[in-house]
Amino acid sequence: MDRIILHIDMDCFFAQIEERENPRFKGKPIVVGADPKGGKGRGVVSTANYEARKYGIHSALPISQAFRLCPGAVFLPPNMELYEQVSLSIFNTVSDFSPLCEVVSLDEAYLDISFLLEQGFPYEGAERLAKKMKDDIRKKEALTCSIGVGPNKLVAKIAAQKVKPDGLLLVKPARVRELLDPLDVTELPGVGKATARRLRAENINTVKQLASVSKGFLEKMFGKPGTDIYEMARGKDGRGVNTEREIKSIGSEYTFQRDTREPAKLLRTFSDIIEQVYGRLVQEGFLFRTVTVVCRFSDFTTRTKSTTLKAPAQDFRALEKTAKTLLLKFLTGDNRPIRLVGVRLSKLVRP
Ligand code: TTP
Ligand code: MG
Repeated sequence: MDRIILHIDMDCFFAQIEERENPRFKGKPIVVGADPKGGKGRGVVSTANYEARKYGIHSALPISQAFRLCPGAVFLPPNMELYEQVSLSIFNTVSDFSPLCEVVSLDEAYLDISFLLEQGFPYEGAERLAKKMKDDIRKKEALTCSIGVGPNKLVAKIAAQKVKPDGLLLVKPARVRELLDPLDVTELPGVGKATARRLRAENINTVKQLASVSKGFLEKMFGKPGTDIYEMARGKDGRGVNTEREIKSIGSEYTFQRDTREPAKLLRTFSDIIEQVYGRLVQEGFLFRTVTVVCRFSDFTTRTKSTTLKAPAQDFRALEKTAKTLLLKFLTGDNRPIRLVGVRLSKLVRP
C-alpha cells in the first residue's frame, strides 16, 4: 500500500524552549539537565542546544563531563511542566493537518498524510503542508522543528534527522536509495553499537553495503531482528501510524558483577537506574502513577514492592523519593546480598 508519512521532531527541544524563555542566553551554549555542582554533580544531560553540541555535549552525557567540556555553558534544570504544556500546544497544531497523528514523545510525531496521494502532485502537496506546519508552530510557539516526508516512517524519520535544525526534506520513493546509501549503519534506528560492531567485522559500514548482503546472511547473524535490518537497508517499513500506541511500562535494571550489600554501591547504581528510567519517561512523554522496585537476592529469589501515587506525576523528585523509600524497605527487611536491582514505572498516562 502506498503511503506518505511525515515525521516532525522539535530541534533541541528543552534547550530551545529555555532559549526562548530567557532571551539573555541567546547564542550561548545551553545545557538542560542535572545540577553540575561545579563539576561534581551527578546525573545526566537531558539535552543541549546546538551551540553546546559543538563542545561534544549531548543527551544522556554525565553532567560532570558536560561541565568539563564547557564550564562556561548555561546550565539549567528542566522545567517539565512548561515543556509538557508547549508539547501539547504543538501537537494540537500538528494534529490539525491529519486525523492520523501518532505522538511518539514529547517532541516527536508521525502523521499519515496519504490523503495527498489522491491529488495530482502528492509530494508538492506535502511540501506545502509541511511548510505551513513549520510556520504555524513558529507563529504560535516561536520554536523551530525539522520535518521529513517519505513513503514510510523509517524514511520520514531519517529525512528529518538529516536536515536538523529547522529543516524540511521530502524524499520521493525514487530517491530513497540516494538518502540511505551513504548513511553509516548506526544511523538506522535499532542498529546500536553492538550490532554495528558485528557488521563492521564483516566489512559492512554503510547502508549501501548493508543493502548488498542477503537476507539469509543477516538472519544467520542476528536471528529474527536480521529480517528487520534487511528490510530497513532497503528503505522498507510497513509500520502504520498508530493513533493509539500502547506502552504499558518503562523500566530498567542492573545486575551486579558480584552480589552486594554495600549501601553506597547500591544507592549509586540505583540512582543511575532512576535517571535512565526518568529519561525514557520524559522522552516517551508520559506521566506515571506506579513505581515498582525489584530486588533479586543472591539465591535468585526476586521480590517487588510498589507504590501508586494518588495523581499521575512526571516529577523526578517524586520518582526518586518513592523509589528510594521502596529500596530502603528491601534493605531493612532482608539482609541477603543483592544480585539485581531495578525500577519500573507503570499506570502511564499522557499529560
Ligand atoms: P530528542 O528529540 O531526542 O532531542 P532534542 O529535541 O533535544 O534534539 P534534536 O534536535 O536532536 O531532536 O529528545 C527530545 C527531548 O527529550 C529533549 O529535548 C530532552 C528529552 N530527552 C531527555 O531528557 N533525555 C534523553 O536521553 C533524550 C534523548 C531526550
Ligand atoms: Mg527533538
